[in-house]
Amino acid sequence: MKPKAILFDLDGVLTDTAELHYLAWKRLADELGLSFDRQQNEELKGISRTESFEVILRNNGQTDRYGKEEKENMANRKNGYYRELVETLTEKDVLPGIKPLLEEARANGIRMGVASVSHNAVRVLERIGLIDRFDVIADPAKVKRLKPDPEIFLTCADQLGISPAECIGIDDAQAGVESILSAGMYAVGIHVTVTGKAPDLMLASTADLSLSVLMKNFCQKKQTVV
Ligand code: B16
Repeated sequence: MKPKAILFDLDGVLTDTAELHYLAWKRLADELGLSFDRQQNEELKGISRTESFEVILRNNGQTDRYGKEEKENMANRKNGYYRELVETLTEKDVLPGIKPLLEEARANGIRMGVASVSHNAVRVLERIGLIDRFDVIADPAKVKRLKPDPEIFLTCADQLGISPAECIGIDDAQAGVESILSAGMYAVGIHVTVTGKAPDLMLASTADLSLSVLMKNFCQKKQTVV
């Protein structure tokens, strides 16, 4: 069996928006007198905006400081800060190795999708000039259960009409890797801090991605000749 689709996480795989999320959360945390640093930011990768704010409050021992509506307002405020930063992105912010991989995959008839839980994914893809490169961009608003649940990756595969076993998923977060594995797909981790199930293939950086590396490792697992 050979792979027919590659499904990409956005933040940390196509571009490094993790730093922008960090700066936006840091601005909010400073305003609210909450402690927040880059290490804590690692915990927020791949999880939703509201869940992220819960984690920050929990890490500060202030779980009960705000009611539901106030928490939503704070998360929205952070999103405003984040969207300001997204406008500074340009084509130069596409991570290394991504454009050649997208071109090679396209030339080989492999379908491509974006499986991000970010509600800002479309704007980010527009800013970095990749909006037209994908056959499908999953809409997180239509997904009931976010990563590590497999739903977002399964939705992408379903929209492409390709079976999960023929898909490769790429993510930089533990939640994303578990989402891919539970979907029954081949999981590639990019510099993941593994705290649970490990990906099938771990790469140090997106610069190590290439179609031949993905094909070789996928086919080895499926015991198919490339
Ligand atoms: P937004 P991914 C995730 O994107 C980020 O890793 C995570 O830090 C963020 O909280 C989440 O998107 C929601 O993003 O606030 O823009 O809707 O990793 O699934 O591409």
